[in-house]
Amino acid sequence: MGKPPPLVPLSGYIELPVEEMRERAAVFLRDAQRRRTVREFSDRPVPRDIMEMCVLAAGTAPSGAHRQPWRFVVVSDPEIKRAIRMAAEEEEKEFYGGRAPDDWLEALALLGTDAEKPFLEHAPHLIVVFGESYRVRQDGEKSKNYYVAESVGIATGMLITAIHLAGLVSLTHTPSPMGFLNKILERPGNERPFLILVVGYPAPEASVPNLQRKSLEEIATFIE
Ligand code: IYR
Repeated sequence: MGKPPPLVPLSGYIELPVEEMRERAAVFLRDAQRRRTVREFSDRPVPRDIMEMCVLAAGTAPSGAHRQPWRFVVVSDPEIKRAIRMAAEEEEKEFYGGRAPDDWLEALALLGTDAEKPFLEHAPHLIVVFGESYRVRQDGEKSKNYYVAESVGIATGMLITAIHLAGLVSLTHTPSPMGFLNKILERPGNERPFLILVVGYPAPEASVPNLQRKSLEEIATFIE
């Protein structure tokens, strides 16, 4: 047993009156309900400092053993975006052209997606999210990370929310397999691509699938 760690007071917590709590929860819910995944992007630039703040917000996510096993590579360089588009479309052509089983393609039909990924070049920023499967210590020793997918998934959810609340839109894109991202972005072998978050303004004529979200009864069970 190790000795207990030095703890500090919980200083950031702010208790709110229940009415204010309710109002804030309602405001957040309305904001969250407005969010849509967008596949048509404008090429209007987004200032880097806004991306930096969204990434820092994502980095506040809880993580297994506080390892913070994430790396966000924010790409706005047109040549790198082009290289990512080319490599992703190569994989997607295979996916849509036979690799994906029919039931998967049927499940995707409501989204209207295909192997063409112009947004990977049009959008001003691609945030390539990597999960660190293990960390390499200063002395070269490998040290395992814990709950990497959960941790990176939570951080990505916070990133998506930060981007939405900043007034931008995003698309979670998962070309499969994604190993080409390590090569193009020169990331080490302990970092595994998790997804690409495409970020920017929507194209002026952007349209989205007509989707419904599940009701509270469909997604939750309260045991009281
Ligand atoms: N990666 C492909 C296919 C795809 C898969 C799922 I699951 C989606 O929700 C959407 C697309 C593509 O990006 O087109």
